Amino acid sequence: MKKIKVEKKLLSTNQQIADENRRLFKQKGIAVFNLLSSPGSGKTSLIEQTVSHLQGRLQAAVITGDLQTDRDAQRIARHQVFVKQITTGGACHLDASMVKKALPFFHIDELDLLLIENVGNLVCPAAYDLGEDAKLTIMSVPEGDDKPLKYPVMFRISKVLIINKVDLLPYTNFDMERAITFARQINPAIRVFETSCTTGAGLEDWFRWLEERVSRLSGVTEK
Ligand SMILES: Nc1nc2c(ncn2[C@@H]2O[C@H](COP(=O)(O)OP(=O)(O)O)[C@@H](O)[C@H]2O)c(=O)[nH]1
Ligand SMILES: [Mg+2]
Repeated sequence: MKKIKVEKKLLSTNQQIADENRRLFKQKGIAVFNLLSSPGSGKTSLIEQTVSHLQGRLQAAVITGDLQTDRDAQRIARHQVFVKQITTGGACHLDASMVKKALPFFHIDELDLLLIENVGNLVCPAAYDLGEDAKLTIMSVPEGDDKPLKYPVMFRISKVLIINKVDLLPYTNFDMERAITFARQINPAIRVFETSCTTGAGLEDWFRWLEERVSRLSGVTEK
């Protein structure tokens, strides 16, 4: 009983801060995406590809969350983009206050896009709103095509599903049609992209969609 009360309080405090973050992002015209996946699906790889493509087109910044180490931040920083690592210690997800505390690190008035790499986990991050415009789930081919059925919440709350590592399709029993059907059973409106961060396959479609959405959300075309 006590545990439920404490959890409810934590989540409502988180929601208040997430709402503040969202108001600030809206006021500043920043599009914000919260990237969710199990460890190793390709969140950091997708961010690297995306910021590299956006170089000179949009002002992007990245927050990357991990249990330990700043290895992902080092990878992303190679692409000349502002990146702030949040090391959660033991926590299996980011929360809105961690994001709020990271914001002074950026020149927020100049930003068009903020990508947030959440901690690799298909369960906990789903419960914590960070103030983002949209959540994006990545699943990858070697993980199997039944992930939407096994972790439905993540797929239900995401606007976008990236199915990554399509270069590995010939070596697995992953059935793309089944994966998409399962995902749409959970969330009929989910937008699906099939990508490989290794070969670059499918990334153009993702970039185009993202840029259109950012310019709609941030009014970047008028900046
Ligand atoms: N074959 C293949 N490997 C990939 C692809 N995307 C990422 N990887 C590899 O998968 C591993 C985990 O990727 P990473 O981006 O660190 O995943 P994260 O833990 O979700 O951030 C790394 O060794 C990447 O090089 C892909 O599309 N195809
Ligand atoms: Mg990573």
